[in-house]
Amino acid sequence: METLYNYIEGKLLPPHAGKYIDNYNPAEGKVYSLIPDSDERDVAAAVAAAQHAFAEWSSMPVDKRSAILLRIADLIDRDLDKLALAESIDNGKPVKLARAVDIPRASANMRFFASGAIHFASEAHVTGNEAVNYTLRTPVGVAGCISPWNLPLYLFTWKIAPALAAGCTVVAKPSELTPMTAFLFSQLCIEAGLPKGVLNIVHGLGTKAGQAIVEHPDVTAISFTGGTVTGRKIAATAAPMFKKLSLELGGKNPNIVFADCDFEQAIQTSLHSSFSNQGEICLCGSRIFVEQSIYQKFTDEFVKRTTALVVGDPLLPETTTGALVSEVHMNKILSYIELAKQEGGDILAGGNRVAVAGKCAQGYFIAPTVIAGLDHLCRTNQEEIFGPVVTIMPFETEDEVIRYANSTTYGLSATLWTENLKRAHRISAQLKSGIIWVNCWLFRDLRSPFGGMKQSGVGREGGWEALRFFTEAKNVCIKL
Ligand code: TXE
Repeated sequence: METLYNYIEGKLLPPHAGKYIDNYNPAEGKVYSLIPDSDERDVAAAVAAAQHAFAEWSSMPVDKRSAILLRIADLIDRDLDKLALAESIDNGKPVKLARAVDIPRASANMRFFASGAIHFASEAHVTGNEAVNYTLRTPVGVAGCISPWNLPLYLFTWKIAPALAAGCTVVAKPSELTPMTAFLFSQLCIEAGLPKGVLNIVHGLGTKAGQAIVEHPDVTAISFTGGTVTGRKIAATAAPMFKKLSLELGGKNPNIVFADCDFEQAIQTSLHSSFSNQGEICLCGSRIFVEQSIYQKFTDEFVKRTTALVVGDPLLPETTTGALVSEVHMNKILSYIELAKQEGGDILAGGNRVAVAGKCAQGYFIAPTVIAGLDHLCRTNQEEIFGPVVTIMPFETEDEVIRYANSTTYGLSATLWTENLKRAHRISAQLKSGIIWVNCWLFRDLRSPFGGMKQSGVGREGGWEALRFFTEAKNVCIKL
């Protein structure tokens, strides 16, 4: 049984309380490692280490900081197979997905912000011939980065990379459900020669270690990705302390298909946007709206291909759908499928737990599920399920589908399928979503701002937005 350790002041350390939490392999339904059950003492030690390291790290020439972060990216690339296997075992996702997406994106995050910081500019304004106003941007100090379990190393690095590149020092807490790759990452930081205290990783429960990070008076900014309920709790703690706050929360994203779409592209990509990573991506298109004239044709083909997806051992190459991240999460999703039936839904595909033969017999698997016949305002169509479950329904007009799409409290992303350019611009302008993909999904340019509207989040990550978030600006006005 492997035991993980906190990474504090450059050392791998046990938790002060000497207590550990079981870490499950969700595909086998078994405990396979132990993680520190850290408390406020571990967080206090991590914050002290980060404060101690801040002066040197924040004043280090940016190209030197960048070189160290790029060395970590190189080590991620070197250990691609090892990290992908660890991610798959910890999260339940197919190992081929971790190899193709999660780990390469983690490396890309480190590279993007390490190089972006070198080119990060500020601004100045010459006011007539009377004064020069220039903006000084300095790192905010010790940043708290709290990341979720769905894309563990991908979203962990999405937060810590801009913070470190901007010159902040960091106290980070990965999800207690998927801590393994963050632990392996801490070993890579030691190997890369990251100065001690620059990054500190505290493992443990959100309500204990996570809350302690948010509450600590010397943590000046919080970057969080997770559920809206938790985001609300974090905001309630951080706001009265005037901390900078970036919240990437849940989504209930519309996938709108017009009759003039590229049908094959729309079908194939909709399969990915519905069920990739077992539907455990905040950007998944969980509500499919299809123009009436092609609704039956689209639905029949979509159900046929959904039924052909392979649910099974995430380590096998043929598997397309792995295990849900935990038994609690699997039961939450099964309860939503029952709710959909009570609300009058027709299960067109899936709708059940899957028993996988062999070593995964105790694993947490659900068949990719398609549900029709629901009203757009029912709970199934309003609440984030965060699993391999999508609803599908027809629409007649643009106004109708825009009303459906915008009808939830979320506003993270939307996908739109049409070959009509004017319609693409017209509808995109009316959708209340922070990210809109037209004839594609999850196509990312890291320079573009990323974030949601309404209860999908506060602030924007990605690109200069992320580097700005981790710096504070002061304006200096010099009278000429
Ligand atoms: O994540 P939580 P959960 C959605 C999805 C999911 C729901 C809840 O619908 O079902 O959120 O998921 C830490 N102070 N998303 O409960 O609780 C926690 O330890 C500080 C969407 O598994 O949001 C973990 O590290 N930290 C999301 C992180 O917060 C706290 C991805 C996320 O945990 C804390 C994940 C507290 N009080 C879930 N409580 C997305 N947008 O991608 C928990 N944490």
